[in-house]
Amino acid sequence: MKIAVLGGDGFVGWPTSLHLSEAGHDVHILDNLSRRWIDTELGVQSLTPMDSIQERTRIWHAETGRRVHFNLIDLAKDYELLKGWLAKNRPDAIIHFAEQRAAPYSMKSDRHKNYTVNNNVNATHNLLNALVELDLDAHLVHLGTMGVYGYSTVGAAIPEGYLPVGIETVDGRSVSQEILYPSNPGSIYHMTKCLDQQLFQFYAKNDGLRITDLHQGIVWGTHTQQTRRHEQLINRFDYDGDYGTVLNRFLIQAAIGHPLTVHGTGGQTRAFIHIQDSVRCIEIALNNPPARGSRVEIFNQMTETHRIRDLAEIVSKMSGAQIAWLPNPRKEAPENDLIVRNEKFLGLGLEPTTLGEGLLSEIVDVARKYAYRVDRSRVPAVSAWTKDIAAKVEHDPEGKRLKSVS
Ligand code: USQ
Repeated sequence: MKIAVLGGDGFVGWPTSLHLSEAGHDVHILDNLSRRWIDTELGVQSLTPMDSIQERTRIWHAETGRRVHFNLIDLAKDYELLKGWLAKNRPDAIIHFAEQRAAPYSMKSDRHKNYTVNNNVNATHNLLNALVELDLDAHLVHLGTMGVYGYSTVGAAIPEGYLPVGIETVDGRSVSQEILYPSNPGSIYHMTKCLDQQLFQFYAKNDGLRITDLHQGIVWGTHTQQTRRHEQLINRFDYDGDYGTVLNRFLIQAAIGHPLTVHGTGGQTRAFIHIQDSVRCIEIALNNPPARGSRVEIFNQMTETHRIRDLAEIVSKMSGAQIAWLPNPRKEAPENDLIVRNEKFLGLGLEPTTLGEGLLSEIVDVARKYAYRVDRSRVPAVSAWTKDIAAKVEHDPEGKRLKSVS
């Protein structure tokens, strides 16, 4: 297949591009390199040293003889450029990762909220619009989030996208229907993924576009089979308070002797998936496209759920790290249960990589190797969800409040 990977320079986009290239596909990355610019804006860098995208693709070619093409295109701003590229290349499938993906970054300020909404919603809409305009029947696979469902305890399993509901008709009959699961975003970032869902529903219904939306949990890990092949193919690895995700952050914190930063009681339960499974799921989704004219296909892309404090305890036991119970900068349920259906990927052959100690210590080893690149002052999460919370969670660039740990 000729595959366009939009956002192919990012944390999931890069290993996905390599995985698909190794599987024999013709891979074309479209990316505006915004993630690298945001690192510059925030004054942080990936824990792992990343080469330029051009250098990465050069190394991939030298290692494997395969080409991964790179095109500098901003989906949200350069509609004509995107349309021109699609018209010329007519890919069989498109994977859409090209969105600002961090909840804390999206909540930093009014400017960051505007940027996240404008970037994410325009990127998705420009793409859908261009596909229709060009009569391009490419299968669109979008990386969405488990966060569209929200994180309140409902006492029932979360289905894969659609919820069966019974409706009482005006003439007293009972009819059943499947509706999109009610969205309940917890951040501006998550809200943009809810808006994406609506765009997909419309374009699948109105124009028959073939769309798969992957509701992914929190990714952990860093290496995949392909990124391990050469030091310069290494994946990015975020540890800072805006872009680092919880389990990877705990593992890096353990590696540098920093207390594990649990928000609140750590009673939040979330869905998780290892990066290797994430790229496998995308391949499975690509191989199982919906028929033209059918509804948006939705998969829950996660393999297990964990409570944050349980993860902190696992990492603490493994490494001897202390746990810091911090005021939560986010507005979220302090405790929640989470049961998620994920039979669709399992039925299509996914064999989950679960939280074995082996893989956890591999990540700690990577973190120790590059610990010299960590700026400890960027570890605390300081982006507050509301002004009230900001007043309580005092800005603490030196991480001093972390010294009073349990
Ligand atoms: N948390 C801590 N300590 C930390 C960091 C986070 O206790 O140092 C807590 C947060 O308060 C939250 C939970 O851990 O309750 C998850 O936070 P996170 O930063 O790991 O994940 P989140 O902000 O939800 O976003 C990440 C990705 C996003 C993806 C999402 C999947 O950045 O792109 O969509 O995970 S999900 O969480 O299932 O919505």
